[in-house]
Amino acid sequence: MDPRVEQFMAQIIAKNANENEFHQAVQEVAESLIPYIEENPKYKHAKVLERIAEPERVILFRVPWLDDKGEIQINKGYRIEMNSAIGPYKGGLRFHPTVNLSILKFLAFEQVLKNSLTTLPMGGGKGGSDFDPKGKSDNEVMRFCQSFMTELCKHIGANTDIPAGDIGVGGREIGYMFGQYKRIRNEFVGVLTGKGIQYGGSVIRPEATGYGAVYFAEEMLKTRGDSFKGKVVTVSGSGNVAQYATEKVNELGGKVVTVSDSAGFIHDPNGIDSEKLAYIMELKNIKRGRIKEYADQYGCEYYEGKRPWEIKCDVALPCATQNELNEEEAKVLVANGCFVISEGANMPSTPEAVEVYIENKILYGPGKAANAGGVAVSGLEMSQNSLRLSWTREEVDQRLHQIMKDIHATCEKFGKDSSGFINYVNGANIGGFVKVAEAMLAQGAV
Ligand code: NDP
Ligand code: 2IT
Repeated sequence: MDPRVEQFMAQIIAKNANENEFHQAVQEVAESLIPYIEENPKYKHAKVLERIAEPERVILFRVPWLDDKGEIQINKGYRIEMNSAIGPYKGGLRFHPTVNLSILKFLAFEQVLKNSLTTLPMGGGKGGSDFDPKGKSDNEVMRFCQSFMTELCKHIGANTDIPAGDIGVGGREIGYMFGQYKRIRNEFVGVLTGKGIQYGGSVIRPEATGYGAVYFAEEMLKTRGDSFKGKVVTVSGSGNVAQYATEKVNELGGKVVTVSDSAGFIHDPNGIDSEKLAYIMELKNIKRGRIKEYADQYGCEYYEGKRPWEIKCDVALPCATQNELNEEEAKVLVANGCFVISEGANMPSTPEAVEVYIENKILYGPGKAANAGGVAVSGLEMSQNSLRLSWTREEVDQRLHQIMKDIHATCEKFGKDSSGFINYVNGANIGGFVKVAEAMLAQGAV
């Protein structure tokens, strides 16, 4: 490791003990940025990297709620307000039993650079709870969301901090939280994004992350004169991001042969067409069932406790969670001919897996670039709320598509090496950093 990175990371680790995911996210960025900062000493003197690795504010609170048996349950609630240099804090809420400070800080840290890459004026934040929505009734989810927002509403606002969805938080949860915010604060404002269409949401927001990750992959393919036509694609996850990534791959002429959940994956060599995708959407969004049921329905293989990376493909789209693709799996992917990886999820590849991609010079779009379409359309939802207007599907989709092309161009600008290879990791990290750093320099020691 570069000794300058090692020295920087020693401080980060000492100040943030036991926060392994946060260390991982910061180290990846430091590896790209430290050489760049050495060439641009104004950022070094102003300690911009040290500052962006420290949240502006961390809010931690108790979330008590009554389950259906009348018993009190207690969860932790969090909001990390990471950086407001270029706009109000913006980023999703995750409800999952694994949620802790380390995971939310890694997500908030990545969000700062991701939001900068979108070209829209949004700072970075992230929040959530260790609440597990699985197996809970709608009423339990509602009571939890109301209790969570009863505290969170003291800290957020349409010009201060604007949460949205992430794992375990979709339209249902956003609706319950929006209702509670409005009731307590007595204001109808765009304080959350991912809202329903009837009350200020934007068309294409549910689709945006998955569509965006596929648009980004399409841009990467274009650099080699290629397209999605006829490509075999493996997808992990079967939630919001995975569903709409699958839809867009189909539209562009590719074939998705896997999806997964935390229990296992299904392999459908015939491809998940629009009818089968509608089945998955009903299964996951309404019945809240398990992906194994797909295999029973369509008579294909289900692999219990496994991840889909052993299946031969041209393009892989990890769309489930962090560290879901390791070194060994990366080697299998590459050996099987996979040459495009576009991350719908945040930090799904381990650092060792990323090394395999870079060594083999495959087209690798890291999450903070490839999945920025979701927060980008959140930014467009904020604009529409401010204007009290709503744009059409074509208008929003066209803006999303353009933003993904612009992010690709930024990655190319900051990540192309002398051999012509685009290192999208460096490109995204440096490209996202510059705008935030310039804003911080202009605003003094804040
Ligand atoms: P959902 O809750 O809709 O779906 C999550 C999917 O991932 C489910 O299939 C879930 O399976 C699976 N999953 C979750 N945790 C694990 C785990 N520990 N191991 C294996 N599988 C797991 O979430 P999203 O689709 O919204 O989010 C997916 C990823 O995309 C996350 O990394 C998120 O941060 C990222 N992302 C989301 C954006 C958005 O707009 N929603 C924007 C940008 C990034 P199961 O049902 O069994 O838990
Ligand atoms: O990780 C992410 O970018 C999100 N979960 C979306 C955040 C947002 O504010 O739309």
